[in-house]
Parts: sequence; structure tokens; C-alpha cells
Amino acid sequence: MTVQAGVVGKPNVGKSTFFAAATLVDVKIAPYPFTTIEANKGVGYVKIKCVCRELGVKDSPVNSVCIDGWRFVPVELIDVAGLVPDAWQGRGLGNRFLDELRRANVLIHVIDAAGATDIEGRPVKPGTHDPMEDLQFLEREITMWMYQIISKDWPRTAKALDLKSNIAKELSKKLSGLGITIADIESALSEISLLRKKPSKWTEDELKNFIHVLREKSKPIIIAANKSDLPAAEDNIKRLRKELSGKYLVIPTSAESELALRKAASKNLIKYLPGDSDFEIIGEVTPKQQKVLEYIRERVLKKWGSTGVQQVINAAFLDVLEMLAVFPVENENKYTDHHGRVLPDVYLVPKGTTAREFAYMIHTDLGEKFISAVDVKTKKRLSADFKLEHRMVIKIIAGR
Ligand SMILES: Nc1nc2c(ncn2[C@@H]2O[C@H](COP(=O)(O)OP(=O)(O)OP(=O)(O)O)[C@@H](O)[C@H]2O)c(=O)[nH]1
Ligand SMILES: [Mg+2]
Repeated sequence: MTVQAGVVGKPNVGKSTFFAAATLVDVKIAPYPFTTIEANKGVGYVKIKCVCRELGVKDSPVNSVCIDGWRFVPVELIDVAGLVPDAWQGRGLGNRFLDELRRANVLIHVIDAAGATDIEGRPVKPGTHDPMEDLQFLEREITMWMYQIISKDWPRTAKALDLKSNIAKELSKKLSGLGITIADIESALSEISLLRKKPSKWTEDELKNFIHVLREKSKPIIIAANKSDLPAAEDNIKRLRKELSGKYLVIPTSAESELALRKAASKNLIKYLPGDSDFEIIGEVTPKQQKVLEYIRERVLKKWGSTGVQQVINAAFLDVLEMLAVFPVENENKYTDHHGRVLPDVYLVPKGTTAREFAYMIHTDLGEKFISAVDVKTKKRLSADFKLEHRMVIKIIAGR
């Protein structure tokens, strides 16, 4: 199952623009709240320095794409309707779409850093709404949505849990539909010292606190401080970064600029790869296009270093979720699979994944018959419990 990021936030902040820029899926974008009603799903990419150049080979990617030595590894993105305060109780488009976030491993919270929309997403004069307010309410909505699901029937659940020796395991059966793992539950329980307390004895506050911590672990948030192209965004971004440092990663984005650049690149008007700090005009552009491109160069790329969209996706998976990219091969000298394709695949795996676990991810059979693994770059043998590292090329040796 591919990993998924949910694109969330109040209405009219640029969620669909961000989604469209990252996936090039054509979706409805408009300057008023609740443009998106049904969720949009699409494929975005984590951008990783490919190993092809350091190994001196021309690769033939299968599950990913390699452009100019950069591997683009697919991940799933889901763009949902805007959230307004009390959505968990059914306000706005309600909690129906909160349910769409069940599978999300990480949330990309798009905020209007220019402060050009109020708490409900209605346009206001740029700089007049404080985006800091949007953070607290969004967290609360997600937490309360979880609370509503978990607290339903809690007294009965708690009594049943009292009789079990492993609370985390039992709870995970109830919560797996929300994308919550046993590990999330165990670490939440131990963090707030509830491991040894009978669930039926938990106070209301303890239950709420548990769900709050569980939310942080199972749906971590990264902030895309969008509309970075607008002058009013500058001070807000500096302030958010300072005040949220250590709590959230805040990355300035201009989703609209990224969408324009990606579209221009796909028409061969410019040479530009997502995440680049500049572009080069290579086609016939109209004076109007030229003006837009220059605006993006001056107001976004020179100012912030990039449009930020690729940086957010990378950080969501590589920094927040701490995933690693690993290249499996069958032939450690030619770096090929059994069809002779060079460096065909890249897997995004959680940090801490062992060589044997990786074998299981490729194929159950390979996991069961695992003997050892080879670090293909150094030709060193790796044992079953060796923890894989970012950008390793791995061959699994298995018995018959
Ligand atoms: N200046 C600026 N405007 C942007 C940017 N990204 C999006 N917008 C504009 O913001 C408005 C809302 O964009 P959408 O992508 O529809 O916003 P949304 O968050 O999906 O809105 P809902 O679906 O209604 O919740 C549109 O007018 C976009 O053109 C940006 O980076 N800079
Ligand atoms: Mg939308």
C-alpha cells in the first residue's frame, strides 16, 4: 500500500492548487470557499538523488521516474474539502470528508500565510487575518474527529479492555481503520503513563489527552505556508517559523507559482524540475507569459529559494515520517532485476526497517527464505537485523 499525505486546511487557502501543482491532475481551483467538495486523489513524487550517477549506469526505472539524476518516487496525495471550525460536529461540509483522511500517514496543512482569508476562508484584505489561529483550530478539529469515533461506546470498550493483558493490541483493532498502528498506541500510552491504568478508570481528560497524543503520532502535520508570493506573507512566515520552531516544520510555498512553472515545463516553454531554484526559458513565450515567469522568479524563487511545493512533499515523507529510499536489485554487479532492467525500483520504507523486513516488503517468499543481504555499493554482507540506510542499493540472498 502506498503511503499517503492528506492536503488539509480551511477553505480557499490553495489546497487544490497545491495538489494540482504536485500531481498535475486537473482540478477545480477558485477564489471562494468550498470549491472542492469531493476529494481529489492523485500521485505526487518524493524527489531523491538517484544512485545511477554514482554507480555510473544509465537506469531503466519501473516504479519511479529518473530525470537528470533525480529519482521521483510516487506517493499518494489526497486533497479534501476545506475545514471550518466545528467541522467535526458537522459544520461546513462536516465530518464526512474527515473520514477521507483515515488512510493518511501525514497531513500537509496548507495555510494562507498572506492572511488574505478569514477563519472560514472568505477573502479579506491581505495581512488582516493571523494564520496562527488556523493552526490551533485545525489540530482541534482532527483531534475531536478522532475523539468522536473513539469515545463512541467508550464505557463498553473500556470494560472489555480491562480484561485484556495487551491494551494496545486490542485498541489497535478498533483504531486500525483510522490508520493508527499498535506502535502509535503504545508510545502514546507510555508517554502519558496510561499503560498500567485500567481503561475503565481513565478520566475524561485522560481519554482526551490520550487521543491528542495519538493524533500527533498517527497524523503528524507539516505546514505549507502558502501564497508566499504575496508581500503580506513575508512577516507572517518569519514569525510562524520562529514561534513554531521545534513543534512544526514550516515551509513557505507558492502553489500557484509551482502550478504555472509545471505547466510551462510540460509545454516545453521552460526547463524546470520541481524543487529547482530557477528555470530557463527554452520555448516561444508570449510577453504575458514572460511577465508571469519574471514575477515568479523575482517574488518567489529569488526570495524563498524555490516554490516550496516539492520541499513540502519531501519533508513530509523524509523528515516528518522519517522514511528512507532503498533500491532493491537482483544482480549486484549490473544493478538489475531479473529482466535486466537497471535500478528498476525504489522503495520508501520507515526508518528502522531491517534487511529481513525489506525482503518481506518485496515479496513474502523472499522474507521467509531470507539468508542475508548485500550492500551493493560496498559489496558488504548484511545480517537480517541490519537497519537499512537512505539511498542504499540492496540485494537479498534467499534460499530455495
Ligand atoms: N497569490 C496566491 N494565490 C494562490 C496560491 N495558491 C492558490 N492561490 C489562490 O487561492 C484561491 C483558492 O485556491 P484553491 O486551490 O481553490 O483553494 P482550496 O484550499 O482548495 O479551497 P477549497 O476547495 O474551497 O477549500 C485561488 O484563487 C487560487 O488561485 C498562491 O501560492 N499564491
Ligand atoms: Mg479545493
